Amino acid sequence: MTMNLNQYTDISSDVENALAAGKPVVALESTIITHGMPYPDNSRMAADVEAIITQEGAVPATIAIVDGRLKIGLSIEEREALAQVKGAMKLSRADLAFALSEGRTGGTTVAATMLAAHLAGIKVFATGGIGGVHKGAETSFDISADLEELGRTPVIVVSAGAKAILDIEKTLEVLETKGVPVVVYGSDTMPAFWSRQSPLKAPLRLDTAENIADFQKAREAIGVIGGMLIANPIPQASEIPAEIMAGYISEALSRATRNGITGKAVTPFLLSEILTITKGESLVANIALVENNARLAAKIAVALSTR
Ligand code: PSU
Ligand code: MN
Repeated sequence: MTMNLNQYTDISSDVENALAAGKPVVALESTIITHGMPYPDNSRMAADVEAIITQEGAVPATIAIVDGRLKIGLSIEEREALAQVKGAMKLSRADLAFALSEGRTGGTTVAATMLAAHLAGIKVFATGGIGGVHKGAETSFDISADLEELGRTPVIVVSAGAKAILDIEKTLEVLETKGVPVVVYGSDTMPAFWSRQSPLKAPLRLDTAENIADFQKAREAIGVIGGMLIANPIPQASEIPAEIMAGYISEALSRATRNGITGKAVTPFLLSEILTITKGESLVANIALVENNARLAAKIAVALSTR
């Protein structure tokens, strides 16, 4: 069966067969590969999350743009090449189609991956942390397109919350305004990416993948459009406590200001500065939380496919 996609899109046969058979599929983003982590950690992480999703009984679909082709499900070779490519674009809703028309290569952000997943009929997506409202957004106006996408595209995004480099409180406010449910998995507290705790209460809480699938079915039944954010706290053994992270984050933020970093460069710059400041500890935590999210996303996809 051929998917009703378009002249720019290649869907891998594994993903196509799974979708046609109603089997669970989990989308994965690729900005985390091209801009979020250095090589070779990015490559190992990308392979590990796919393996975890497979173990849980779902089919992984890493999404990216390679030489102007929108790939839904990268081959191992394509994924490995992307992990090493120099000068990849960081693609969101605004420039995804530009990369297609210009034959470019790029990693897809949460926003662009949601859009592509929906195009292919994939309902669940795992990432590390979504973009959100940056600290100081009242003057910079820097609010990630990820929030807008969550408001309009019906994909469940499993993350470890919003990255703690952001203003999590304002991020939750914007999500609420856009009608995006934020469900914390198994906790009453909103997690903060590298840390299990933030000062904020969980907007909603659910404790099982089946409950999340039931919630999604109810949203669909009453015609609520748009995405849902699952905030999955990082495993205890891998977390960096919030008090410790706070110092690292403020140091990284002041380096960003000093270096005049703006726009799309902000998130990759902060992540890489924090990696340097923590001597790699933040990266170990980042990989652990992405893997944890991949596992939960697969469970949700399985639960959705059997309901
Ligand atoms: N999560 C990570 N590392 C990342 C990102 C998320 O653990 O690099 C990426 C995602 O692709 C997300 C993007 O969509 O950062 C947000 O960028 P911005 O703040 O510029 O919208
Ligand atoms: Mn931004």
